[in-house]
Amino acid sequence: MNRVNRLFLVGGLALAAQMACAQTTVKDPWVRGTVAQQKASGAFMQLTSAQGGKLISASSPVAGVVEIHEMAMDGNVMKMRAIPGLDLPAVKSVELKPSGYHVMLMDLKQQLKEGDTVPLTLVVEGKDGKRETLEVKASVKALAAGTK
Ligand SMILES: [Cu+2]
Repeated sequence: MNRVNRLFLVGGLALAAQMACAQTTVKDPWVRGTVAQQKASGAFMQLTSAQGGKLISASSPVAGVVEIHEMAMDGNVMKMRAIPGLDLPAVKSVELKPSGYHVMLMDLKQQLKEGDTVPLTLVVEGKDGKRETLEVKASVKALAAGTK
């Protein structure tokens, strides 16, 4: 989180520089809305890395725990499980969607209502080992959106 804090302190110029050399882009980020008392939800988006890399962590102020998940067959049952990272092949867009990879938001601190914006911080490690921090604003879509 140090890097993020520093970005905020240094302000607009540094942020602009960060954007200019960003090698990973995020398209259409959204979070599934929740009902009251619901403690978990998922964030979805399309990630494209220019040089190839790996999504290694995610965090959000609305969730106590954030993990990167995949859906996988366990016997005859489709289950989700945490993975240490999500590979992003160069140039190829990787889709995080309700039936596949997703950013899992757990221990939610508030209800997520349609129209709300959820800030997400994603960390992508490039092939060269350099880490890139992406600040994403995901919009909350109604519960039924993109049902499995
Ligand atoms: Cu999950």
